[in-house]
Amino acid sequence: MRPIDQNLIDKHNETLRPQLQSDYTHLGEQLARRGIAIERVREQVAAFGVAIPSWGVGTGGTRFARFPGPGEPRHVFDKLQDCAVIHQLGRATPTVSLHIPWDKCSDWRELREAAAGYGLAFDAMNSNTFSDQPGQPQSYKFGSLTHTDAATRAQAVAHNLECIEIGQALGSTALTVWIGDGSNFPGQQHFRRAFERYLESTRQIYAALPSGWRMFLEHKICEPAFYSTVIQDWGSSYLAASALGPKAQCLVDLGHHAPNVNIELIVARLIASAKLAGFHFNDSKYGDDDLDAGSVSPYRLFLVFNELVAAAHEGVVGFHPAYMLDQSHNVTDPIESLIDSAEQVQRTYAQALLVDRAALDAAQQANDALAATRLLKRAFQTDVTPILQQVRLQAGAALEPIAAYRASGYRARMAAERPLRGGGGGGIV
Ligand code: LRH
Ligand code: MN
Repeated sequence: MRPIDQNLIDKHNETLRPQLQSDYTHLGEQLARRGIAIERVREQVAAFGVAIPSWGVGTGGTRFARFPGPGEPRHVFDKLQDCAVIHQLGRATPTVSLHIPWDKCSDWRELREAAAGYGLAFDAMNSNTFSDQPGQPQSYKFGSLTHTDAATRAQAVAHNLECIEIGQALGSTALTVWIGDGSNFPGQQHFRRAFERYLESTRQIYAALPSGWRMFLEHKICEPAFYSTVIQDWGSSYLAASALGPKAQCLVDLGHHAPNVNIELIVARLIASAKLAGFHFNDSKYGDDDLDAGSVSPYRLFLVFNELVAAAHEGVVGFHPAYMLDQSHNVTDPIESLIDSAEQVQRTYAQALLVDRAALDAAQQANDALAATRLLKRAFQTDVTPILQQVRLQAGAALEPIAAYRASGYRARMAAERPLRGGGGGGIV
């Protein structure tokens, strides 16, 4: 099932194919002079994918307001169709990461079949114990997995076990656990006891992991708590993941660090200890802004991918990172932002593949700082667009996916099919 008329995409590509052929040949010659086989890079890029956050296909908001656009998805099946549009046009997003209960539905088999019909699969499941659901016995106002009240912790653990069950029905093999637990006042929380309660709760979730499953612990410096957060940084996450066991690893959301923190160094540390779960890619200028990946600091994203490609190149043991986007689209068409962000992440991966690793090793060994950093810059400053387009062409996707999306009239069609939803209230979804 293809939500966009494939003929439209094929016609679109026909007009652009000749230009691509000469651009691809030219880039191939340039890279060959640098000892790089363009076809090898194309193969690696073709095998690369990043998951779409189901909560990202609807218009996002802030605590002040949310301004929904036309044709907002009404339920998880609408979200899945929008994810299918993103994958049909860009062919870089073969999986979807669901959030429970936002994506709850009555028939998981039906959802799994619908996804399969679109050629989509399910990535890590996300639990939600950072907001209260109608009729929920225990409130998470003062925490969830680390709440001082045992019944509230048990409720939060039960919710995570339910997310695993749903994930099993959908073919997912991972659970991401992000909690907002923390404090707003000095003295409000006993830091060591709260961490002990976190371990007590997550051990129960860990024990319930089916074989082949992983548990991703997501750290975050602040928000919704603004004095302390139980899993505030990679150190707390690493301590917890180490205490839990090999199936527990640390997920790096790029927006969850203090400004100017060297995230690529954190990534290198987690890789070295086989504790890198993967990523929530986005960008930010101040806080957890959830802006489009690579839209503010593309070189920062590149330096993270440089560490990832180096680890794969060196065959580091236990290196299986999961790649996911986690963004909030407040002022753009979410489908366009997700197509663009997926391409940006794919582009950054392709650029990192162009780093001359042997020359870099030699420059680092020789403490030739300038030569070393210029080798990274050279890769980053290479326009790999022809490689990305060649990958899309060979996958039946659109050479210019945003242009093809706009030409498809999909958003207008959805505006007609899906009644406008009220806006006004705050919140990210
Ligand atoms: C927390 C977070 C987490 C999700 C939520 C939507 O800020 O990054 O990954 O559960 O956003
Ligand atoms: Mn996240």
